[in-house]
Amino acid sequence: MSQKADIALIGLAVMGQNLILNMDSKGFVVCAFNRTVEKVQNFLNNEAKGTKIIGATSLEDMVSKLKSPRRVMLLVKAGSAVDDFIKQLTPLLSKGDIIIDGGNSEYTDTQRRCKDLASNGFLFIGAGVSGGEDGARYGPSLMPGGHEEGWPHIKPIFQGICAKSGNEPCCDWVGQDGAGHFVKMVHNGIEYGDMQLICEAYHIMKTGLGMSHDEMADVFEDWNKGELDSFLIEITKDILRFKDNDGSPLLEKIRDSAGQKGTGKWTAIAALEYGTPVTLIGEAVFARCLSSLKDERVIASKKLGGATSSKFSGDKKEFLVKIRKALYASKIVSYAQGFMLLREAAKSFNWKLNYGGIALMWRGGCIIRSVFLGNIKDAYTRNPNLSNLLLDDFFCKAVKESQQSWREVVSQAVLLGVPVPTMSSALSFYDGYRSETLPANLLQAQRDYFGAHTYELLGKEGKFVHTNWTGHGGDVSASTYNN
Ligand code: 2AM
Repeated sequence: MSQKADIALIGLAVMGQNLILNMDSKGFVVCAFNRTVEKVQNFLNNEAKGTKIIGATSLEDMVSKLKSPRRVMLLVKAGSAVDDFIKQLTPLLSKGDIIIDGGNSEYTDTQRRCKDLASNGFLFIGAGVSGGEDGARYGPSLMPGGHEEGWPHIKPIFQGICAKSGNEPCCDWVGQDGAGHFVKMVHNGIEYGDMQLICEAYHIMKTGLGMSHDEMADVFEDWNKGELDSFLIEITKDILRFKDNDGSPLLEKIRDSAGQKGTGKWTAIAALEYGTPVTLIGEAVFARCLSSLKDERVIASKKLGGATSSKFSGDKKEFLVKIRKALYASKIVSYAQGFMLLREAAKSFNWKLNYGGIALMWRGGCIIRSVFLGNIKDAYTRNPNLSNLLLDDFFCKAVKESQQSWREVVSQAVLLGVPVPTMSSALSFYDGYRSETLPANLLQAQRDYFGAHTYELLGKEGKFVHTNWTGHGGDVSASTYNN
C-alpha cells in the first residue's frame, strides 16, 4: 500500500490544482479528486507529473487513502456544489474528521454548514483563500474560520503553504463559524475600493491633466516607492505601460464596462445589515454598476452637459502630489470602514477577531497586499482594542497631512466634471465621523413631525419624547400605537 495522504483536495480547476502543487512542494502528500473524474488522471499525467501527488477514482477511494483524522478540502464552485460534496462525504467520514471549504462561499452558508456538521461530530472550516492563481501556487493569503478544534490539524499545512510577511505567515485562525469567509468577503470589498480609488486617480490624470499612458505609468511607478506601495499600484503601472501589437496602449481599447462576481456587493449588503457606514466600498460597487450602463451613458453623454472646463489649468506636478495624498487618505478611510464592519459582525456573532492578525493575513499573498497593511498591523499591535483606525496616532497624522490635498482634489474633480465617487464619499465620511454635531437633530424632528417617532433631548438621553408640532393630530407617539 502506497503512502497515505496528509490531505485530500477536491476540485481541479486552476486554484485547486495550484494549491495541490503548492502543498506538494512544501512536503505534504495530497490526494486529488474531481467531480469529472477524468480530470484527476489528466492532472496526474501533466501538471502533477513527477510529484508525490496521488489521485482518487472515487470519493470512497479518496477517503481510504487519507491519514486519520481525515482532512478534506473543497475547492469547488460556491453554492450547491459544496453542499452536494458535503452530503456525499459525510457517510464516508468518521467523527472528528475535518472538512475545509476553500471556495468563495457566503459566510452565512458557512455558518449554516458549521452548525449542521457539528451536530454530526464533524469539524468544518470555511477558509478564505486569496491571491489568485499565482497566490495559490506560491503562497496565498489564507483566512480559516469555523470549528476551532479543527485548526491544529490543518495549521501546519496552511501556515506551510501560505504567503509570508518577513517570517510571519499570512494565515492564522480567524474565529468561529463564518468568520473566515466574512473576513475574506471584507477583503474583497476592500479590493473593490482600492481598485476604484486607483481608477479615479487615473481618470483625473487622463481627463483632467491630459497625461499620456507612459506619463501616468511613471507616476504610479513613483507612487509604488512610498506609502502606496502595493500590488494593485504595481500592476496598474504595468497595465498603463502595456502596448498592443500596433504600439498603442492596450488600455485605451478596453471597453469601460466593469464586471463583478458579487463579493463586493455582499460586503455592501453586510454593511447595511449591520448598520455600518462602509460608504467607500458601497460606492465602489455602484461605480461598477454605473460603468456597466455603457449604452445608456453613450446616449446621455450627447445630451447632458457637464463642467465649463474639463482641463486642469494649475501646476500639474504639484497636483499629482495632491492626488497621491487624496488616494492615501481615502484608502485609510476605506480600511477604517472595513475594520468597523468586522467589529460590528464580531459583536453580532460573538467572534473574537484578532484585527492585527487579519491585517497580517492581508499583508502578503492577496490582491490587496501592501506596505500599508503593515502599518495597520502595527496600529493594532500598539492598541489591540483600538476602536477605529482613524484614531490611531499614525493614521490620524497621515490624514492630517493629506487632508488639505484631499479636499482640493475632490473639489477640482467636481469642478472638472470628473466623477470621484469613492474619494468624495470617503471625505464626506471623514467629515461626518469627526463632527461632534450632525444635522440629525432636524432629521429626528422631521420623523417626529410626520410620524410621531419621538426624539431625545440633549442632556436627557434615553428619554424619548414627542411634540405636537402642528397643534393638531394629538400628543400620542408612534410607539404607543398598536396598529
Ligand atoms: P468539474 O471539473 O467536474 O466541472 C470549479 O468549477 C470546480 O468546481 C471544478 O472542479 C468543478 O468540477 C467543480 N464543480 C462545479 N460545479 C459543481 C457541482 N455542481 N458539483 C460538484 N463540483 C462542481
